[in-house]
Amino acid sequence: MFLRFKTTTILFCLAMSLVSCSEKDSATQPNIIIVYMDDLGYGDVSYNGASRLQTPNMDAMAMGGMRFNNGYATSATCTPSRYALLTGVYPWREKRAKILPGTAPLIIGTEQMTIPRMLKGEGYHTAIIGKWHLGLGNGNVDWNKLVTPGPNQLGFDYSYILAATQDRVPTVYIEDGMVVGLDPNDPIEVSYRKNFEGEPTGIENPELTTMKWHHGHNSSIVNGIPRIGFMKGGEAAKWSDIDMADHFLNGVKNYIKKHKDQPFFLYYPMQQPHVPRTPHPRFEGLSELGPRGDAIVEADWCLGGLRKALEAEGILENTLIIFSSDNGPVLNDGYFDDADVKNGDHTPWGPFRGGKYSLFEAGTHVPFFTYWKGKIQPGVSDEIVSQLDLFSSLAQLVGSDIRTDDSLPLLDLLMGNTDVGRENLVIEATSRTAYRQGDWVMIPPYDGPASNDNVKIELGSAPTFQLYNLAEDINQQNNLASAMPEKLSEMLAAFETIRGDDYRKTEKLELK
Ligand code: NG6
Ligand code: CA
Repeated sequence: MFLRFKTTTILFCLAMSLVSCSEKDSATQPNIIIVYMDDLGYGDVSYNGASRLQTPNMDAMAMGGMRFNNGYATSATCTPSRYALLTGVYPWREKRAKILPGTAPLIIGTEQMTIPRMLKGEGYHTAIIGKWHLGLGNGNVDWNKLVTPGPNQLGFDYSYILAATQDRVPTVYIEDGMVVGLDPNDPIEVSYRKNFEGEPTGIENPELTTMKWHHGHNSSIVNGIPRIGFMKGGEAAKWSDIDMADHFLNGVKNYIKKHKDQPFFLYYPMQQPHVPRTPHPRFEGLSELGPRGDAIVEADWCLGGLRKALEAEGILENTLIIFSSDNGPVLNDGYFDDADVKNGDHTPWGPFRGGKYSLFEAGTHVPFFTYWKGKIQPGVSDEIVSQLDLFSSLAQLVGSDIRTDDSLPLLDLLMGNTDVGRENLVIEATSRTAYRQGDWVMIPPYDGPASNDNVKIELGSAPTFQLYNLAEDINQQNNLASAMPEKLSEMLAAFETIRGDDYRKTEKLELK
């Protein structure tokens, strides 16, 4: 059985490399855009059944392209998923790939291969406009000078980013390493250790806050919103939260206009629906779910804006769009914003158990589709595909020979030309890993709480092995580990072949 699998794999790889050789001569070099959501759940889109909010633009592109019912982020949190997406390397191979503070150093080596670097090597112009969260600088950033290394040192020709998350300082945009709109007479200081003398905080000055914190998020106050971390100065450079979506979309439109005549790669990581949820007032009340739902409607509108811009420039037919989310959904992630109160019968997690931070399916099993007008025929696939695979698949697309061991070249699957996907996948959540193979999921025993009371999410940790068959038990209710010891050992052995045997030596969970 194992041998047969190996032979097929070898034949498959051989066939793929022949394809990529022939493709190299006639590489079409379409534009490539990755639209990456932040904390959008599998069930948060109306094409996956959401009814208390509508996502018409996501629906139209998902239904007009290839949608993947088994599409995965590599991790149930942001930084590790983004690390894997850009590098094609499993995030648990890099121990710094954990939720990072806004002052963390860059965790991708400046010599490391990345999607933008690979594409740049093939003649692409490359850009990121949106959320970064992979660290900046070498550990002691002066935000008043050029902030480096960052995206521009990893293969991006142009970068316009928010450094970490919308709830973390510094709350400023950074363009090609420089804080945008900074007044040199009002320098920025940032610390995650202690407050600056005389600066108000969420915990001491609740009267200055317009959004209330639930857990964490009680340090510096910006635009009435208490954040994680302390910041002083930079008043003129501070972003406007309600205008953030428009701001990034305008940047995206300008970028497309400017670069429409050459092949470009655009990484467009939106901030929605991560906390703080601050949809522009014109989206208020457009969902039945409060600000979280309204922020998703806003993001959907942004996707529509992107599509319109491509159409207007006449390049929609020459652009591959890949859409997914960095991790699963969470309702209350630290602010009182009614997401839990107004959720009702909405199921952001889709049919799955868990959510953001969880090793259960909802942590990593996310919306995932590819859209290329005229090139990708509408279709749906149950094959397993991970964001990890975008690296090698995009290399295939442009005729590059560069591959990573972890990232599988699944271009044909993404294009809807085959039904061969991944055989297996290691998933990660807050430093713990689990294993999917075919329909089976195996979660090794982990110490630590079974659930997090603040976010009210089951984390997937248990003192004993868990084994689930997703074909019969999509909600992971029926643990077959003791009933099926042979299957369990087979899964464990296969998992350890990829993961090694030190997976239990995880550091303290970063989630409080
Ligand atoms: C957690 C934050 C959460 C969110 C998350 C990162 C607290 C208590 N919680 O530590 O609000 O910011 O980090 O989310 O501070 S992620 O999608 O970028 O991984
Ligand atoms: Ca996220």
